[in-house]
Amino acid sequence: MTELLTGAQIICRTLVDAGVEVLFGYPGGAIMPVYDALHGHAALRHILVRHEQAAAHAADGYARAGNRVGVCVATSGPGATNLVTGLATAHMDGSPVLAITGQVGRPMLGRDAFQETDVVGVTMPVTKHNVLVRDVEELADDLRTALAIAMEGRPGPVLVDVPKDVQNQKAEYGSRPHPSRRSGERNGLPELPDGDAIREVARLIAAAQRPIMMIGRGVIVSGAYDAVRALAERTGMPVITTLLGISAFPQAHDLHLGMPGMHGEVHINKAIQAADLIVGIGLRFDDRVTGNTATFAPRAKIVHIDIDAAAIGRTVPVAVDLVGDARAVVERLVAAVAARDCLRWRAEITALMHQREEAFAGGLSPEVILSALAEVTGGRCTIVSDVGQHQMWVAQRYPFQRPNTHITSGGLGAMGFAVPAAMGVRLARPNEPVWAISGDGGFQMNMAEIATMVQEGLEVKLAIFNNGYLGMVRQWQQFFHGGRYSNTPIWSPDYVKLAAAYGIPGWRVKQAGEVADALRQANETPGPTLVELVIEQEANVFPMIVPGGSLSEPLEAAPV
Ligand SMILES: Cc1ncc(C[n+]2csc(CCOP(=O)(O)OP(=O)(O)O)c2C)c(N)n1
Repeated sequence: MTELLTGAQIICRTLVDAGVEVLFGYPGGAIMPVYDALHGHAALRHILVRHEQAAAHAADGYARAGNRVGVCVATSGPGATNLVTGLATAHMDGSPVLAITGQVGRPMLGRDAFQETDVVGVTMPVTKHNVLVRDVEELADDLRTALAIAMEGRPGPVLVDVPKDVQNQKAEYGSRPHPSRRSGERNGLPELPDGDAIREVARLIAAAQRPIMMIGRGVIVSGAYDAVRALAERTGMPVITTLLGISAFPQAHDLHLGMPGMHGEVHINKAIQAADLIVGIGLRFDDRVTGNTATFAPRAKIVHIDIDAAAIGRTVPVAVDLVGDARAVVERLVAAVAARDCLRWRAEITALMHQREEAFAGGLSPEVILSALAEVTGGRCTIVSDVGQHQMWVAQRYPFQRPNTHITSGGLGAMGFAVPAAMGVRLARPNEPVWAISGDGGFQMNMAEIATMVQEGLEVKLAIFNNGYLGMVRQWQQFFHGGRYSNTPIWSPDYVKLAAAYGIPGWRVKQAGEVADALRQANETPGPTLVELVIEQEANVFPMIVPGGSLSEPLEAAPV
């Protein structure tokens, strides 16, 4: 059966047929036909954000939490360019986001028309695929293709730019079987590596004296938790989780070590430097993980398991690669490896551990805050962190037990991510508490989204680590720029009054003794709530590898 629909109606129908339920966006001239088609739509819920960047981050949060495509919509020109940071974030972290942008009408293209921007050109490097739709007859297929590409292989963002006259044109629409009927299904997975390569890796694991596993977000995306855990338990290999791999392995598990790299614990980085085999699964070996690659893991053969062939050997030399879906590859590996326990090696790593001096001199500490939050939530929440010192404290200290409950902007490190992304997470997980944890800098970048939460009834819990500084940059200024705090002291409004202005409850906490109570009330009070945590101003994140330095040389105190 075919029907005659406008381009705008075709967009809505194609999305519904692909299983899309929620869109985040902001209207404007060039996308008005789509908004007209969305008016009162029975199957598509549109969330009106306060800035298009927030629409992209929210779609990203929705995609990461739901393992399905998140959709954002914007008008041409400034609407579309406001999406760019969100698309770049999704691109770096492999999150499937579809952006639909309005464009000036075809007769106006290339004429510097009002609000005309070559958005396909602008977003080329930050999308997996993008297209300007020049013919309404191709619109549905272009959207289907974009949705499929977003999910296939290493997921990522895609953009479909639709001129206004194409949105108004009519064409026959026929429902077609979509490559994946629901946008949540993964497709286009590469063939598995052959048995020889798997057996070779099994041999390397059997022969190694000091093997470790390093796992990243690919384990979460492919749902490889059980397979990875089985591999760890069968071989006794200790497990290191990258920033984006946090919550891919139970934090409290005996074999779990923690986060590596720039702010990784000393014994973890030392274990990497001593290892003779690294089995990397679903990670990019990016520079925040490796430090100076010339000195990274000098004794180790590296096995790299990843769906993205382009990631193999990009930063570190790889002895054996297994390109494929992490879950499928690791399941095969589990069947091929011999059981062992690595007890001696694990004891060696334990011997490298030492008690670290608490970096806080007596003020309200992240340790207290995060253990109170763990207790209040019973570990039953998703934490979306922003970018900066607080992000590292969350990564180092919150005891994540359940899969995919830690969401953050890792690759791009986009401040302003947490608040809007948490809205998307909440929509994907309406039955569990979602906490957005930000610094006072990043919070102020997208705090206007509280209005979205109120208008749309999105129950996000907001925590602000307020140190009065752009803390992470101030830390670098203290360590590497002679203590000259150039433009890092940052004034904040009264956040409790701000909450009140938006009509939501707010608490300010200055003493350790008040933390648990405020967090409990914020967690239990229905609707969005806000807690400002006034922490020590000049606390630093330790340990730290100097940018470009070696994992073997951690700083455990400020350089003098
Ligand atoms: C959009 C954006 N601009 C600038 C930066 C550089 N940057 C990284 S961390 C940081 C400071 C963050 O300060 P705040 O949000 O207060 O968090 P804190 O480090 O104090 O926890 C800055 C400016 C960034 N990552 N993203």
